Amino acid sequence: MAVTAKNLCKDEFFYGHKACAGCGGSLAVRNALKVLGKNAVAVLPAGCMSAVGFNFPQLCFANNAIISTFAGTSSMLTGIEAGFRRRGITDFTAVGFAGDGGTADIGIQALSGAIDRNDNIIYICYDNEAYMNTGIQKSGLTPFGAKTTTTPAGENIRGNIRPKKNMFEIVAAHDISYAATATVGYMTDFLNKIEMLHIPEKIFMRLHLLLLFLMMVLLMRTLSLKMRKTASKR
Ligand SMILES: Cc1ncc(C[n+]2csc(CCOP(=O)(O)OP(=O)(O)O)c2C)c(N)n1
Ligand code: SF4
Ligand SMILES: [Mg+2]
Repeated sequence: MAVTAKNLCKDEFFYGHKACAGCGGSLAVRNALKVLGKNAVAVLPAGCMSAVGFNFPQLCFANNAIISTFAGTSSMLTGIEAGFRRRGITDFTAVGFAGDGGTADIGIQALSGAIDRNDNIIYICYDNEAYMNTGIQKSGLTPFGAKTTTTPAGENIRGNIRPKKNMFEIVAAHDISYAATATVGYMTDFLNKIEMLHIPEKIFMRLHLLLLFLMMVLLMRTLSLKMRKTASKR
């Protein structure tokens, strides 16, 4: 059944956090967890969502959640999934929420490995197009021409001189079973693309968050399949 505002889970799993007003990333985390449910085990590397969600003693997750190393989101997801499986626990979802820097730059190696192993994990990258938590430095997903602290725009330099990495194509090139894009600007579409991650054939999502400014988010899942096929939704 399609997920709508009417049948969306009323429980909150990410609340009381310190995100900026109107933060698209927090909206993505909050609503993704509503779809994935209380048995989701969230992994968050360094970045805005961990910074705003883990403010001891105000931990803002109602489900299990843990901070990983900046580069190690996927590795930790792999370990969590393997650990649960070893203990015979199947009713859970290992889900990562990483930024664009944590995904397209520092976390890309671990991510590539997890996809290569076809691990049964969900990886969500919220792409706000820069290293925001440390003051807006350019990441591999910062768009061409964007002004950041490391790509200043002025008379001599016109902002970022490099194009945005095509993270979707990078993931799809792994022959991953499912890849898609979405945005919290179209919440029903977003919710249902998360819902599809519960279905084994669905594996990778990339989300665009369109708020006051363009924020992108990447989601991904890897899972062993009898038949592997690439089904891309953009
Ligand atoms: C190995 C390592 N290098 C640098 C940092 C500092 N650091 C913390 S958060 C962050 C920015 C993360 O950017 P992104 O992944 O895009 O997430 P966002 O902050 O935009 O949500 C950086 C550079 C760190 N924690 N660990
Ligand atoms: S800087 Fe951006 S991603 Fe970080 S909390 Fe604020 S709105 Fe959210
Ligand atoms: Mg970012």
